[in-house]
Amino acid sequence: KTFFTPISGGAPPSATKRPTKITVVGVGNVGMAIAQTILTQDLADELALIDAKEDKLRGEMLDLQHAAAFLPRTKIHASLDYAITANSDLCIVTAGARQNPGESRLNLLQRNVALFRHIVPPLAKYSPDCIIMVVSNPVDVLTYVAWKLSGFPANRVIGSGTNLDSSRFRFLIADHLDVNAQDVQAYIVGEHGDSSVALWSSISVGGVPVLSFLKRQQIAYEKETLENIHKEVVQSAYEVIRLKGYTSWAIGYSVASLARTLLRDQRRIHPVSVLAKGFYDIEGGEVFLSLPAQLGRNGVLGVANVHLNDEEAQQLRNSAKTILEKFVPPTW
Ligand code: 6V0
Repeated sequence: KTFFTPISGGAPPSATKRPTKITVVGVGNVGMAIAQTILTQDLADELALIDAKEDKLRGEMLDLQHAAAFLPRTKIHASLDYAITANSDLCIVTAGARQNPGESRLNLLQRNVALFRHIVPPLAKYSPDCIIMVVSNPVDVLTYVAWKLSGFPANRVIGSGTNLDSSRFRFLIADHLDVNAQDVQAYIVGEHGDSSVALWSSISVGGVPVLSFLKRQQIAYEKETLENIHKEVVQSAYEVIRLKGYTSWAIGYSVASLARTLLRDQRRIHPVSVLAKGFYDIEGGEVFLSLPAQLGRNGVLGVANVHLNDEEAQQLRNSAKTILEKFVPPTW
C-alpha cells in the first residue's frame, strides 16, 4: 500500500540508493547526546539503538521518534537484538560499566572488556564493512580491545580519543585570546585523560603561530597561563561530572563531527585514537592513542606529520607508556 501513485515510467519506490546507517550501542547520557546530534545534523537515513535495558531503550526510541515532525527524516530502530544493526556504515560504542565507589580503574577495565566481548563480535558479524567508533572509557584501551575483537583492519577501528579534549582546549585558548574557537588550530594528543599532551608549538590562530606571535609582541611568555589551560582541559571532565553527574553535550557534538567527516568523506584532520605503532617514534607494542589523523569514508586515511618539539615528543612517548602499563592484555 502506498499513499502516492507512482508516475508512469518512474522508478519504483524501492530503487533508491542504499541508506546511510549509524548504530549507537548504549543509550545512556553519552549515547543519547550522540544520537540526538546525529538526528539534528541529518547525518543518517537510519539510526539503530542498542542497549541492555529494554524499557529504557524503547522509551528513548519513542521519545526521539516523537520529534519526527521537527527533524530531517531518519528511520529509528531500537532492540536488544543486534540483527537491527545489520549493514551499518558506522557503529558507535558508548556502553560502559560505571566505576563503583572504591573500584580500581583496572577492575573497571576488566568489566568493560567483558562487556565488549558481547558487543563487538555481533557488530562485526552484522556489519562486516563498517567503521567502529569507540567512546566508552578508558577509550584508548577499549579501542584496542574493539580492534582485536572485531578482526577489522586498524583503519576501521577508531577511538573518539582527544577530539573532545582538543575542542575544550580550543575553547579555552579562544576565550583567553578573545577569538572564535573555530579559528584556533590546536591539538591535544596522546591518552584521553591525565597523560594527554598539548601540542603548544604548533598552535595557530588564523594561520598565525601563537607562541612566536606572543614572543614577537613581547607579551610576557605566559608559560604558566598556558600550562594552566592544559591543566584545566584535563580537569574539565572531572569538573563537569562533579557538577552535573556526567558529560554529554560536548561529546555528542564531538562524535557527530567525526561521523560527518567519516561518512561524507570530508578528509578532515581530527585528533582521534588510532593504532599508533610506528608513528612519532612510539615503541613498545600495539597501542592506540590519539594522533592528528585524516579521516574519510575508509576510516583512518593517514596520520599527519605535525612537527613536535623534543619535550612534546617525549611527553607523547610517556603517554604511550602510561596506556601500555594500564593495560593487562586479556587472553583472546
Ligand atoms: P551511562 O549513562 O551509564 O550509559 C551507559 C549505557 O550502557 C547504559 O544505558 C547501559 O544500560 C548500557 N549498557 C551497559 N551494558 C551494556 C551492554 N552489555 N550492551 C549494551 N548496552 C549496555 O554512561 P554514560 O553514557 O554517561 O557514559 C558512557 C561511556 O562513555 C562511559 O564509559 C564514559 O566514561 C564514556 N565517555 C567517554 C568520553 C570520551 O571522550 N571518550 C566522554 C564522555 C563519557
